[in-house]
Amino acid sequence: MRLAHLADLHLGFRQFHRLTERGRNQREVDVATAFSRAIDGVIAERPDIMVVAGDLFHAVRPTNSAILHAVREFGRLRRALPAAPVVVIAGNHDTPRSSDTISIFGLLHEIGLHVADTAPRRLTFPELDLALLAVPHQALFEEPRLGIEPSGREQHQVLLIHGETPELFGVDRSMAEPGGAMLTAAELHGPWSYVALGHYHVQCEVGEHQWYAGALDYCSPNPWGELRAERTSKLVGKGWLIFDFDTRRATRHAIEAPRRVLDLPWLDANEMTGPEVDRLIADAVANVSDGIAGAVVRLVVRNVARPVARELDHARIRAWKAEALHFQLDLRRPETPGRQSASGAPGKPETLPETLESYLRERTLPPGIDHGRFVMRGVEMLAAVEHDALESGG
Ligand SMILES: [Mn+2]
Repeated sequence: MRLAHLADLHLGFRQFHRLTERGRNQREVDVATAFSRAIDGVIAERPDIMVVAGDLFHAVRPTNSAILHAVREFGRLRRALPAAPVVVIAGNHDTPRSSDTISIFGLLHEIGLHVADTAPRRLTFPELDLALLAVPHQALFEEPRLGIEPSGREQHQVLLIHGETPELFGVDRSMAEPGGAMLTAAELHGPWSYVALGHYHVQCEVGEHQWYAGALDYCSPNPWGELRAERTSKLVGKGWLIFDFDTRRATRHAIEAPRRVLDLPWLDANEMTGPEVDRLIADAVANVSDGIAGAVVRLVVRNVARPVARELDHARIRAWKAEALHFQLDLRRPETPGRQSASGAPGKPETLPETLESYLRERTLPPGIDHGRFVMRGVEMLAAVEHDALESGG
């Protein structure tokens, strides 16, 4: 008995302004391609069941192209593996925040998928001797919290859930996805045969038989952090998982990346003149194997004083920007003491949630207020505002 586990597909994700020849956002097409490749892989592996652990869509109101692609690919899967049930839960990205917004997941139900978009569902598949508790994002915010534990006589007990596991991130929360529910150790440590997690975009095992499948492309607010985390755990690229209930092992299935996303080695321009920095950057770009054409690239250069930055060969930098899909030349000013971020790490915070988080961390609070919870609440509220803006089409 084998289960395919995918998560965080983020269909409809758009980024940068580059369009395909047919006028579609290139990154949206990349994300769609990644999903098609994963479905190819699932069909080839012929699992007995497939689950998607939330954030199927990037937004509550996905683009028509995203909806069409999802319906086509799930249809292709269902025709190839008609006996394999497909179970999908909503994550924080595809959960409406107001009750008058009806979830698009109803459409997936119509095409024969098992869907949990608001309330938890306990599904049983007698032919597989398997029971599955599907817990969508919204169900984790009901008071009192629902009991998350196995039940029934089925031999295989699966938990399908979207959120952040305890201690996934240490003190440094720069990799944390904002807006997710916090899961407890007790919920995860029930005697589950397998816990299929979504929310964190880097594939990893967080406990025995508890896995994040990870996203299929770099579509979180912090792709550079994803790359760093993948390097640390020696992961190459993105993929999905197969869990085998007989051997009790999860196997990674990498997909061929639709697009190269590269964080070039950081450079240090300390004491250099403009032409020297130009040469340093040109060498770094020339050293990229297969070149930067079509890639999403970041190059961080530290200790570039303002006058040196002005002197750089900007025509050449524009040419690189045109060649790559996205070339982010991140010139950082020399550090001035006392302006370091709260974590003590050098460099400026990269995203708005990070900026907010370091600001909130440094606030003095009245006694009795839990600083960690205060910071997390602020970051969650920011995520909620951004989420609402997306939902209203803003
Ligand atoms: Mn996600």
